[in-house]
Amino acid sequence: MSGTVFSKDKCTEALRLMLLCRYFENKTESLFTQGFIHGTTHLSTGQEAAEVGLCMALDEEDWIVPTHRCHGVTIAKGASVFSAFSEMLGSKHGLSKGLGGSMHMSDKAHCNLGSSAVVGSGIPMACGVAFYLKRIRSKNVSVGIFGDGATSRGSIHESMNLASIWKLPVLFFLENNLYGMSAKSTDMISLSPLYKRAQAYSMPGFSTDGNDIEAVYHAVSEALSLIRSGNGPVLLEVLTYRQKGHSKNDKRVYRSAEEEQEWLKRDPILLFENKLAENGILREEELRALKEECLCFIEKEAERALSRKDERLSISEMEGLVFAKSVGEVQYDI
Ligand SMILES: Cc1ncc(C[n+]2csc(CCOP(=O)(O)OP(=O)(O)O)c2C)c(N)n1
Repeated sequence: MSGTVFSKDKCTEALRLMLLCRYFENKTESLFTQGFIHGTTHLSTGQEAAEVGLCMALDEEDWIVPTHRCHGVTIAKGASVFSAFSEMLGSKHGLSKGLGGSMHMSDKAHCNLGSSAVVGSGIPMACGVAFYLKRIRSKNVSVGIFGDGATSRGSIHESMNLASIWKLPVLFFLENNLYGMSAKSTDMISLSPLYKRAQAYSMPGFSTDGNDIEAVYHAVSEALSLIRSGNGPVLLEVLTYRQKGHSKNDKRVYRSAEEEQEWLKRDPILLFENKLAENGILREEELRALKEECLCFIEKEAERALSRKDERLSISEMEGLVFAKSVGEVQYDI
């Protein structure tokens, strides 16, 4: 295995963030099974290198617009873990004050515009943010995150076309986890590899190993420098795998156990841990301590969120947030 190019501190930070994302998803699954979380939830277990590699390469003031599979990237961008758990538990301490749940978390303080259950709907919004950033002559970029399934939606194509024509500072971040619900992407999409969609919209497009955090980090950095130079959007496809089912009730009958086992060998956290061990960057006891610290932190934040889960918005507080004010009262604070 090749050496790492990250410093020891950066390696530790990368692993710490990936572990937090993984343990967050594990805890979420357990809270779901125990009936504490209602509705549905989409876990991104196995996609941590894509989420963390992206966020580590971004500047704090670069914006992201995640998908329905949003927990990991939301945490990697800086959200409070307590507030993310609280959102799923429906309390007013949640990122969206408990009104959104698993699929609708927004975190403006960390330049995260929020996610939506409507597949492909975040991409026009990411272009809107990019349009604004361009108008104020900011060097920041906007990242529209989407899956392979979403690439067949018209909103994605319209967004790419307009972003290219207007040279918007937007990174189209395509997390190809090989499936859209039960549909294998190679059975449903007329093109492979998917990053070649970029050609149709006259923008640079390339792909990288989405389970190798350093590869993702470097590919995102390369894309960002192209975008920041003012030449418009870039499409980056990261190749990864969704280890769990699409959502909570998915029995995964559409794929084989052998396929899953093969991908588990390429688990992004396992790959990075092995790399760090082989290159003498983290000793076994340091790794154990880091895992323990991350696990304790997640447990503690989940407990804290659980203990306050019944502190909910009143109906009138909720109405004040959900319904638009009448004309004349509206204040925009972007
Ligand atoms: C407009 C729209 N169509 C269909 C759905 C149902 N749906 C929810 S997730 C999903 C699959 C999305 O696949 P992909 O974009 O690859 O993302 P992934 O779930 O793999 O992360 C579908 C079809 C939806 N939520 N919105």
